[in-house]
Amino acid sequence: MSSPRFSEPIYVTRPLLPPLDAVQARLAEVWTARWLTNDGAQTVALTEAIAGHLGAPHVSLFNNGTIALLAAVRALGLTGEVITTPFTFPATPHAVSWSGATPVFADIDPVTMTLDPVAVEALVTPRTTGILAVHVYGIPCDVRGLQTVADRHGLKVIYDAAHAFGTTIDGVGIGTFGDASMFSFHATKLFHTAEGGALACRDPETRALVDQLKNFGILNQEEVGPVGINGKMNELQAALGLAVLDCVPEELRKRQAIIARYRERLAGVSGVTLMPEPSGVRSSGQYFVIRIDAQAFGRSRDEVHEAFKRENVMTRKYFFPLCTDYACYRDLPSAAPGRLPVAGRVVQEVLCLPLYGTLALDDVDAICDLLTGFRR
Ligand code: T4K
Repeated sequence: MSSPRFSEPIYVTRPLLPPLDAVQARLAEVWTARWLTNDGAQTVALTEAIAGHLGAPHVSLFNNGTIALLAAVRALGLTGEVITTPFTFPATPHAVSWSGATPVFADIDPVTMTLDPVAVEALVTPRTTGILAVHVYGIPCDVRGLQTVADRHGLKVIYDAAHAFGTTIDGVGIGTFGDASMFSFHATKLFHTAEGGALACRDPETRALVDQLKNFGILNQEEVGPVGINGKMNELQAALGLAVLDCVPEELRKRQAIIARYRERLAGVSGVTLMPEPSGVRSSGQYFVIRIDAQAFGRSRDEVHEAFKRENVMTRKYFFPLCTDYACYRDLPSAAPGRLPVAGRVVQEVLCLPLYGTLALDDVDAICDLLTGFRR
């Protein structure tokens, strides 16, 4: 057997690591203040910085994105049925289920791979209270189409913007659409706090409620209001985040160069469709996804995934399988495969290629050479 093309694994992503001394300087501030969590100076500073970066004024920081989603579902009073996408990470439908509501799965758009507003509207019943849509890979949903459906039926809209940090539509921050948007700050995200997340809320009232909910529902030292949870970001996370945020513009530039190289090298390869670039959209640079048409390419996505693995390139099939294939959801009426033909096709085709700032352009070329070499 020949040796793999790469001697060390090339992962789908690597965390952005700021200079250690920049992190240490922030940590020294935490030590001096002797304040480790519960709205310390680092968290306050990061909240302001994130709000500015996202162009979304009403931001609340969390210990992770999943708890932030749960808080959004609770704050917006979603009960009964919530229409969502099957093509996402488990956290999305789980946030609905953990809240006691039922996820109802609607099909996705064949190009953007995000919820199709027409499919959503067809599933609205008197029990529906909201829509939980995902800007998958940072590609924006049809925000106007979904809002129109929501307005027609009096529904709330939550966006899972886990992948969409910094995405804008015609210059407008993605976190300003809908009633609330969740951003994940997990280590695998372009901007991260190791674990962490944020909610960008439509108005200050929702943000105030969210702030209570993530702090056990505490109103003051003697009163508890709503049934809350512990979703607070701590000072170590926030200190790391402030150091990471300083490096985000440079990281994004490097990722854009890598994306441009992938696009240049893979354009026109028969059987390979590149991630869409909707007009007016600034990308988050979170993932670079391709779709493989097994017939035209001569090999299936799964075969390509395995072939890459043999060369030490660890591509990922985000988001395979569909959430509707999970044991906890497959018996729901909306999970029947025949009702989700587009998602069923897309999930067999997608493959995320490595994308992170320290990935060398020569390695991107090598990955493209491997891919084109896999064609039959
Ligand atoms: N909604 C959506 C649409 C999401 O994608 C996510 C999370 C959420 C909601 C929930 O947000 P959080 O509650 O997580 O804030 C990873 C992440 O754990 C997860 O946050 C993320 N989506 C998902 C897409 O990716 P895995 O299981 O694929 O991670 P893992 O450990 O396999 O890491 C992927 C690769 O990254 C590794 O092969 C190597 C590299 N890596 C990873 C870590 C953790 C590193 O080089 N260093 C590291 O420290 O889920």
